[in-house]
This record gives sequence, C-alpha cells and structure tokens, in this order.
Amino acid sequence: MLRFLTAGESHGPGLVAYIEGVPAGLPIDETYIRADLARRQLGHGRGGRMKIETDYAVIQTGVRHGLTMGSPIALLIENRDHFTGNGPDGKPWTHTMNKEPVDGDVTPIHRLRPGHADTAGIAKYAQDDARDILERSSARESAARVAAGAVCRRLLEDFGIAIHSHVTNIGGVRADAPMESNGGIDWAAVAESPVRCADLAASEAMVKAIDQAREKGTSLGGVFEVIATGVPIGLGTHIQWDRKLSTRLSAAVGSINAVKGIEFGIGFGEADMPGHEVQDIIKPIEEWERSSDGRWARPFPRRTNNAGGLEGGMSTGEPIVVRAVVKPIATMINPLPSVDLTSGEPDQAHYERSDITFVPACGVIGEAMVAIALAEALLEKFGGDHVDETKRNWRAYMATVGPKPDVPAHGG
Ligand code: EPS
Repeated sequence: MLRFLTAGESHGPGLVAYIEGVPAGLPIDETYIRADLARRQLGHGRGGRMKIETDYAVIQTGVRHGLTMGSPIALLIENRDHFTGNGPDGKPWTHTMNKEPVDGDVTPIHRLRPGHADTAGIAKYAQDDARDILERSSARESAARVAAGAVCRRLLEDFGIAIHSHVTNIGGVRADAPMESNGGIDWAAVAESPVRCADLAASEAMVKAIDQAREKGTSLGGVFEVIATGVPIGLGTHIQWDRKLSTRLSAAVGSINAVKGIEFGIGFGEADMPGHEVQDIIKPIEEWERSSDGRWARPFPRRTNNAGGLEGGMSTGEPIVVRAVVKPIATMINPLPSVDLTSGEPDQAHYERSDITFVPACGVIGEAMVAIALAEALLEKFGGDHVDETKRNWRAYMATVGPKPDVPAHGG
C-alpha cells in the first residue's frame, strides 16, 4: 500500500514529503526529483517568491546507494525565504514563523481574503491571526507533492508509463488543443512556452492576458490537462466506489489548491452528444500492435478515447486524460472589500506578495498527483516488495491479457 503525506508551512523552515510503500530496488536520486521541482517553479505570472527559491528535495530516508530500500522515504525541501526574507510587515520570517515564543510584536492578519482558506480556517481552528491558516493552505505545499510525485514517476517509468501536462486555457484565452489530445502534443513546445502551452498564438495571448491582469491588480485562473500514457488495462476496480481509479484520480487532482472542477476525456462535452458518438469503439485484432517483448502493446485498443482512458473506474489502456479548472488566485494586488476578523467591520482584504496566475505550475502539480494515484493503483494490482517482483507480476499479467482463443466462441 502506498501512503503519502506532506507537512510544512509556506514561510516556515521547510516542507516535508513522506512516502511509504515504494518497493525496494528502485533507482532514485535528488537530481531526478529536482527536474520536476524546477518545472513547478516556472511560468509567466509567478510572483517574487520563485526568484528567491531554488526548490531542492534532500532525501532524508529510505534510499541507500541510489536505490530505494522499501522503507519510508522522507524528503525535505528548505524554504530559503524563511532564512533570508522578511514578511509583509518588514520583520524576518525567522521571527514571524519562529516555533518558540518571540519577543516583540508579530503583526497578525485580520483582514480576511475572500476565496482563501482564511475565513473558514480561523473559525474552525479558533485562531485570531489568519497567518495560522494561510501558511499551511498556501500553494507552496505543492512543492512537497511534486517531490513525492517524482518518486512515483520514477517507479511508473519502469513500467512504460509517462505523464505530461499542458495548459489549455488561461483567463479565457483558449489553446487550440483538441479534445482528442492523446498523443499529438508537442511536449518540447510545451516546455518552451512561458505558460506551458504548445499553441504558440494562444501562448502569446495568454502572456498578454497575464500582463493585463497584473496591470489591473487582479489574478487569472485557467485549465490544465494531464495525460498519462502506457497505463496497463485494468488498474483500479469497478467493485467498490473508493477503489475506482477515477475516484482516486478525482481526489488526487481535485485536492490541488484552487482546483474547482475535473473532467476525464471529453468530460462535460459528453452531455451534448448521443451515446453512439460517445462510446469508444474497440478495434479488431488485425489493428492491434505488439510491443518489442511480443505481448500486445495495448490490448483491446480503441478508435477514439472520449472516455479519457477510464471505463467502470478502471484503466482501459488508452491514455488517461484528466483536465482541471483552477480558479484565479485569491490574493490580489487590488484587494476586494472584506471584513476585519476582530470587529466584523468593513475593510480591504489582506494583500501579501502573490502570483498573478499559477496555472502552468498546476499542470506540473497535476502530473505529480496523477503519478501518485497511478503508482498506488499499480502497486495495488501488482504488489511486490522489490521492484523486480512488481515487474514479474506485471509481465505475467500483461501476457494473459488479450483475446482468449481457447475459450469456446459462443458469447453474445
Ligand atoms: C508558492 C509560494 C507562495 C506564492 C504562491 C505559491 O509564495 P509567497 O506567498 O511567499 O509569495 O507564490 O502561493 C499561492 C498561490 C497561495 O495562494 O498561497 C509556491 O511555492 O508555489
């Protein structure tokens, strides 16, 4: 069983990711994890924080001589800002976020930001300083998810599973990204785009929209899409709601800060289409392909992938396609009218350095969360305490999947 948790505050000393259940024998190193952390930091519309940080996860436990040991893996990402920077009131973060009581004032945050966790958080946790809420609810925490996701990505790689993401909409500027975006996307162009969008014209228009939003003192949301290829048929299960792969992917992607909606494949577009156009027709065996080791590369392949690689809560073997909408960031240069938490009297919402948009980063976080959900489902299906055992089980299973010529042909 794969388990994953994070700890840490945005301006505290650091973030921690804890992963348990990764089999022994998997090669992993900090450079590999760093690549994903670096991608998360990019994107036009990011604020000053990303210029301060160079996110790097130090492997604390669970790895020896470059290989996982099967024991829990703990990763630590230092918040450079904690040790070098000052908060909005000019006091060092080491003062504001000190774990010990401090001498002198710490300016509390009383002006609640609509759209952030502040309001419900102070009520629920009986706090009188919204910093006690915003520090943990900040999207900074997603760096720890990306570090854990990189470990899972490394595992999935050994099973031929690749995960990519791209941005399809920022602030209403839509990329010309076809719904049937299974393959065909130029991932190198995505990596080069300042907003992680392969459509060059849309990418430029998105950058302009972000600049205009900055001038107006507002923020922008958008849509990102994550695509996982090489996922074997039959991960997840139809037999119980909480074990469906679609449930786990929804929870994983839906848990990303500011995500307000999720769809698979053509998603909400299915509402406008009749059944015979929606279902993904299975190709006849003449059109199937074999992989280099002789097994069916993708048993029961489809003509289309409207379902986004999921039927009955299980993977079909087609690419998994998950799309999510991210709301505009709640912290804005031109603050919204709000109230003071002590008096309830009208005031302007708190403003603290923030991003104009972080949709491009959300795509990278989405990849990590999809990697975690897929690794969990893969290990549930194939088990294994050493990765070689997991691979043996995977190969044996894949060799059995396909047509069954020995079974008498009298089905309906
Ligand atoms: C983030 C760090 C934060 C913000 C952003 C994401 O840094 P700071 O608050 O110090 O400027 O840039 O946080 C939010 C979007 C949010 O809503 O809190 C990061 O590391 O990604």
